[in-house]
Amino acid sequence: MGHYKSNVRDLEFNLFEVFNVQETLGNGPFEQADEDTARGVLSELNNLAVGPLADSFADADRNPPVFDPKTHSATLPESFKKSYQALWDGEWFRLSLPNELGGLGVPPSVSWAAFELILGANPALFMYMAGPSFASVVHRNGTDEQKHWAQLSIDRGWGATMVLTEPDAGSDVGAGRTKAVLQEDGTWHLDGVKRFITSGDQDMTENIMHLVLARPEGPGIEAKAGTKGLSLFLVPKFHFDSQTGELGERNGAFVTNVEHKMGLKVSTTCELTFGQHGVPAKGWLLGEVHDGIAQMFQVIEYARMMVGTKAIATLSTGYLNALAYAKERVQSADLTQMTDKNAPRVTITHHPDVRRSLMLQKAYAEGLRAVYLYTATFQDQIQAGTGDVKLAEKINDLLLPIVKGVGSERAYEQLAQSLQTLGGSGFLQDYPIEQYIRDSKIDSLYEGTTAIQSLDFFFRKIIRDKGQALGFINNEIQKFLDNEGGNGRLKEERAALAQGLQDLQGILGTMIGFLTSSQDDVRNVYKVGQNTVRLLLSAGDVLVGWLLLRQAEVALAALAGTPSAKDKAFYEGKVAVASFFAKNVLPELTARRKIAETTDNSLMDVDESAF
Ligand code: ST9
Ligand code: FAD
Repeated sequence: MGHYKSNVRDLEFNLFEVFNVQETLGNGPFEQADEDTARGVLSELNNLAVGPLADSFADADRNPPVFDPKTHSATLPESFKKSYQALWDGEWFRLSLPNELGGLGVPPSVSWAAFELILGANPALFMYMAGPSFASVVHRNGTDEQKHWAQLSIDRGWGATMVLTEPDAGSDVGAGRTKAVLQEDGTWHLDGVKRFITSGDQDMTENIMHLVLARPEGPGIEAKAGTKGLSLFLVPKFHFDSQTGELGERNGAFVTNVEHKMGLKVSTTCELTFGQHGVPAKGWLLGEVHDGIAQMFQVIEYARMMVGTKAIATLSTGYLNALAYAKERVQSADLTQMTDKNAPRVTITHHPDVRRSLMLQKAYAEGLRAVYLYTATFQDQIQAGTGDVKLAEKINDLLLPIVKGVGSERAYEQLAQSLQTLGGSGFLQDYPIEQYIRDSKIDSLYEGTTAIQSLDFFFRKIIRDKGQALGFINNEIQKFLDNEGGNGRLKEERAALAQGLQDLQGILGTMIGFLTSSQDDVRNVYKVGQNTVRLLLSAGDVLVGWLLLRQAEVALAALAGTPSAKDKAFYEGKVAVASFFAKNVLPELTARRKIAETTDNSLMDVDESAF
């Protein structure tokens, strides 16, 4: 058995029993797909994921890529290349492409469910496969010639990178100094050093297209500070024939270091140096516009969804590995017989504390899965162009920092509990959980740290949006509370959700008060800053609580029929986990509200030397 334990049953439950994605299939851009197609995609990809994709997961961690500074190249382990080839040969990258670029015509909800399987089995494979989806952004924003390059890069299987970060410009992308100087022939020469570039080099694809943010310089170009002064340039590793894609000379973008990391080792993290090795680093401005940050955010939105889904996928397999172990491991007597030294020893699933921990892992794994799939249903609507698309875009924007920020934080926290379930064995490399923890720590850091996600959530997605998207979600939860579904059960749980929602509104209201009062005393904005992560995590908990209860309602209806024994256990698990989360986690929001309401600025008054 490989390391990866997938949960296709839960993916299908979300898609077809909770969110009814089948209703969007067969229409518009998804005309060619039906429920069987979608189930077929999940089943086929699952076979690949638990087998050939998962096969190289541990080996590629123990034998990470080797960097040769003389040739500026990174060589990947053979086992991993084999997995990548299997993924590429299946043409699964087509799941993320629009129809006009050879996409499969399935909605994003189905694609993301399928991607969970790749991301849980071996996440770096998914990242090396970024070329086609990045090409679709080039296609959307590019000139006619660049649209052709996008198609070429898909046909020829090129890799791609997103290049923002510099040593002095991490969260603050606008501090970037790499420049691009306009040449007489209309191309640009890039000059500078970027760091931490994922997939900056590898030996699996013939070429790599770097999407680079840099400051344009040239006659008539106005220099602007911050992110708004950045443009996006296409900088290929090798030059190529504009028509055929045939490779030419090496371009002057060289990898000058590959980092040694805590985890996700097979994913190369590179320093990328432009124009400093005697060869100019030629780039082409994407499109005709001076709008690099907005273009790059089209990539970032996709990547933030990916990072959240990766974290949640890892938590899910972590939980299922812990569960399998707990069902086998015999240790100690049942608590009711603790004083009887001759009492039979039981499996650890009998101990209340192990049950508590397993149920919490299940709640976040399944609840967060529901959150990312719920988010993807708005992407379905955007792609299909049905209903209020503008509102769907705002809701998707609102939910992304939750998928990414809450997904990564809770996954890392709960994976520590998965490891704990195995006792000392969890610490060993005989089991995959220590690697899961190392590999998933990055998810709260890259694509914007949790603090950055929380600022985005409050200032941009709530305040700047004037609460429109948030108002929609609030109404959806309120409708659920008002409609007494669940066969008379779930009353207490509904009350806990209602209280949780009120507490969340209280935290937000308090923060808006601080923001308003900062017009009189600017330091009051610090009180907002002390609470943004609290707000983000609390919003995540309310969403998880609500979606688990929606699932429980569906499960209770199914249980009222005649489900198979296997389905019966599945549905009972849904009711149990929703109830557990409502009673054990949602009440915590009342304390968090109190903390928010009593925020003062004493923290900000502490002298740095006193820390
Ligand atoms: C990184 C990569 O970390 C890690 C992993 C890479 C993996 C690659 C592969 C992944 C994909 C795989 C796909 C493969 C699929 C294949 C299929 C397989 C089968 N939303 O607030 P302002 C824009 S990369 C949208 O003033 P500041 C907007 O245009 C490094 N747009 O910001 C706005 O203008 P306006 C990641 C947004 O104060 C403008 O920015 N690094 C949003 O100037 C300015 O906005 C980071 O993420 C948004 N939420 O700058 C940096 N926000 O207002 C984190 C802003 O007029 N830092 N814009 O609309 C931040 O995000 C900062 O908040 C900041 C602040 C830089 C934006
Ligand atoms: P800093 O920005 O220095 O942050 C340090 C700490 O300060 C963090 O805790 C942060 O939350 C906090 N902080 C910073 N500003 C604020 C604020 N305004 N309010 C509150 N707290 C704040 N970048 C790319 O461009 N392309 C890639 O492909 C890529 N891949 C990566 C792969 C790996 C393995 C790693 C480690 C990084 C990668 N990155 C990539 C860079 C990544 O996006 C940055 O590391 C990240 O955005 C944080 O920047 P930083 O490391 O400079 O941290």
